[in-house]
Amino acid sequence: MSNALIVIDVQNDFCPGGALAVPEGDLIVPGINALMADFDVVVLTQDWHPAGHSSFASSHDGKAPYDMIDMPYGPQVLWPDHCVQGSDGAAFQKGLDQTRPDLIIRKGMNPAIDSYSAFYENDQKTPTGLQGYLRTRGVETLTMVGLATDFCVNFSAVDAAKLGFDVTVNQSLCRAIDLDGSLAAAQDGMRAAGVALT
Ligand code: VGL
Ligand code: ZN
Repeated sequence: MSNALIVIDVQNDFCPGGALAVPEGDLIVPGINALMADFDVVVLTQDWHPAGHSSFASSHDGKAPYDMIDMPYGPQVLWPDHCVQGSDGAAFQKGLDQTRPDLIIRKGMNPAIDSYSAFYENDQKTPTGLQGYLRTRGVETLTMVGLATDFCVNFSAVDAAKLGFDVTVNQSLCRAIDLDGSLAAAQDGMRAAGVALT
């Protein structure tokens, strides 16, 4: 059995100066690079939206970033345009070690469905394929780090725990957006799902 480090969305748009900047998002990069040596498998996720994605406020008349909207799959926060496929904002933060990782998995490509989790789109049904990759590599234990704690790390960690992986979130190597208490809610949800928070 193997362990894997899952590095969530350490991309320019989630770092200071980016379109959806997470405070201190860049500060976690050296620690993540150092941690890679401790794992059998290292996976990077990359938020990768087509222009005009339905999670962008700019795609909805009269809506502003951080407004909520009802999508067919449930409530959805509307975001500033971010991580558009092929843009500099979608590129990994330049200090991130891109040599060591085994797999880069992209998500959020479906124009109609957002995808916070590395395992399923926000409809909670459409798989990304990461589960199959990890299973076939013999991975049972996951550590998650990256951006943002309360959105993509949270959804990825909860889905992984539901799928039966042994999951730890290393919070010192994560940073949060924290909209209206979303960080505390995410921490409660992860603990309830059986995720270890360190
Ligand atoms: C994320 C909002 C929109 C994240 C991605 O990586 O946490 N948040 N897209
Ligand atoms: Zn996104």
